[in-house]
Amino acid sequence: MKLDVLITNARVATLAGGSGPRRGRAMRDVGWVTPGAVGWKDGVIRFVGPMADVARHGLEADAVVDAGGRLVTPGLVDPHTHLVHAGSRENELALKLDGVPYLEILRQGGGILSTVRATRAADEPALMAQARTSLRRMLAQGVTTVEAKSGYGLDEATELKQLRVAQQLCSSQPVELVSTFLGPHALPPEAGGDAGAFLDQMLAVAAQVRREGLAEFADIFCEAGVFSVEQSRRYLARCRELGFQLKIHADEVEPLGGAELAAELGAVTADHVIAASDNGLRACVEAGVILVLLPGTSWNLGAAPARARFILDDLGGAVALATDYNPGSCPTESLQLIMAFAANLYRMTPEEILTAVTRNAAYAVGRGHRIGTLEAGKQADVILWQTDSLAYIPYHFGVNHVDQVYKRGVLVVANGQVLEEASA
Ligand code: IZC
Ligand code: ZN
Repeated sequence: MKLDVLITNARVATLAGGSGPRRGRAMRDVGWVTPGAVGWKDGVIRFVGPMADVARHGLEADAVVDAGGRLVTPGLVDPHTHLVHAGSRENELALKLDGVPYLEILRQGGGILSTVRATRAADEPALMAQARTSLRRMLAQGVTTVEAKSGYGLDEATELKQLRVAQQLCSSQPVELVSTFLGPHALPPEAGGDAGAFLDQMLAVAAQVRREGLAEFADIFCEAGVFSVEQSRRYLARCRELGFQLKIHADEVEPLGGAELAAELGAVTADHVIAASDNGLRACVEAGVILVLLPGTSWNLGAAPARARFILDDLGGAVALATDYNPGSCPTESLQLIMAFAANLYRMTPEEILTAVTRNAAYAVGRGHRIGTLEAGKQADVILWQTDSLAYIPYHFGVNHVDQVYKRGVLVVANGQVLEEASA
């Protein structure tokens, strides 16, 4: 069999072996094959192994790419973003610098509610254009799959509009999207403070979302002054009955018990968990909930970092890393910058960080069977980096270290730039 592409002479981090996310110490095992090769045909990986086996199997390919000893990894997965939205919130920067807390800006009608007003007012082409720009930035940095939440509508028409934009983007540019319905992201002013009635309304929207097949996951902002643990429990339990898999914005600011709830409901992920209790984190690990940590948000809000070393060393938990890309608490598309923050704020090692943005992030979006590792039979989402050193990526922060990106086997980024034909 002749392969389409064969990358040779690479330091390959395969992340391969077994199934499920890697936990605790095992996150340091990135499955090095070096010097190694990766080859694929029709978008599916057919060969991963040492160079010695390339000659032995007589492998041939239409295109042979000599990596010259550089790093090859799976495409990166960003498992928590608020991708589709209108506008920006730089007008709140001065408030933040004056020390006004994130939740206080929301209480005053700004924050999330400011983006809700902009997103309600935007039409689909405008939302599409803004999200497309962000996806290009992500792809140039090696991100081949992105989770995208709704939650800037807080009404049926706008929530569906956001999810439809994500669906259309999925088939019109290379980055794969996984949609999450986040109707209960904040209480809109027209709800008149009646969270119960609003959640009922969002459950009706959730049912419509399922009927139209617009989202796989449901999520809620379980936070002081937003939605309580009791409200979140009722909402998410009903969403589970509707067929959604669950995610929770848990204990981002206050230790409400969102992590405990994630474990109780068997959520796929509990996200943020900055303020989560020891017991909440332990319950998540015991229930197999992946902890999605978002260090850019801690950095941007000047908040404490999540307790990654406790989760990894004391609890043996599975960690994934994400940007949280959104116009308020973390306005960046750069997952490579997040990798640097994870090293500094969390003391995670380069190997743990790579596992957290590939294999574990793929499981965090329910795609671990298909992406996140380099193994025969998996989708050919592959990065050829400029460097031969994994540690160099979180070490040299703020710039793009990607050379080539292949999505489903097709070259979509070269020299760190998205190819024009790929973004059409
Ligand atoms: O727009 O502020 N935390 N939701 C919960 C966000 C951050 C996004 C935003
Ligand atoms: Zn978020």
